[in-house]
Amino acid sequence: MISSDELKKQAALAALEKVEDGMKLGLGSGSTANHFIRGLGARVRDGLSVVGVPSSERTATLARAEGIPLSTLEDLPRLDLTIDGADELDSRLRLIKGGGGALLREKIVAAASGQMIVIADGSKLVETLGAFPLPVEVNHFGIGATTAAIADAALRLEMPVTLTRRLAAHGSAFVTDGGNAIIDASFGRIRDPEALSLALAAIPGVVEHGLFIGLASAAVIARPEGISWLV
Ligand code: ABF
Repeated sequence: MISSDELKKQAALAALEKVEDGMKLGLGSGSTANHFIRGLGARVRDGLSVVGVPSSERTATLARAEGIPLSTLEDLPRLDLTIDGADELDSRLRLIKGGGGALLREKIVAAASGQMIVIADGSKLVETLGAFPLPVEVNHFGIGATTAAIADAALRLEMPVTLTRRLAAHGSAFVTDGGNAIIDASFGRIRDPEALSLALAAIPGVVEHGLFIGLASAAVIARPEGISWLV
């Protein structure tokens, strides 16, 4: 039986075929993106010339170890292609991301890219987003008020929600690369991701949320039966 990690690797390597010499790449975060970065590193060592902008400190560390030349969005404000994983995606290429806590930088990098390819094993493709709790990155200041405002927004949209402040593995509050906190918002089903996205983005203490809408141009999905592309 093929493991989900092997499927993630297959998706990553399929997306790697879309990388061309000279490209400026956004490098995603997470275990699927890590497979892509390792594959990219091998191609760089074979002579491929690319430059990557990492979406997290962890990705930067791995990419450096792989010998991939890195830059920043200060020096390269426009990228050709971002390759990144997702926690969930639907058939319209709407995504939930941020389970790893890197959603803010991931979204900035994806938005700076002409194209974004999502890489995922088949379990990530869902009919309706929302079984995976939506990560909402919030400023520490006024976090109680921001949490209450998220609950109010859900109420207005007639969505039941459970809000949980994310903890790190050792039990203290999780802190993002940007120094913020994460509130995981469990909706169960998100029937109108666009409306929820707008409502969350309008809350002052919300730095970013994990709904990625209109950013992905394609997704490569790996299942035991084979690879398929969603465009
Ligand atoms: C990143 O990694 C995140 O946006 C998402 O939360 C996660 C996906 O995890 P994995 O690739 O490890 O399954 O893409």
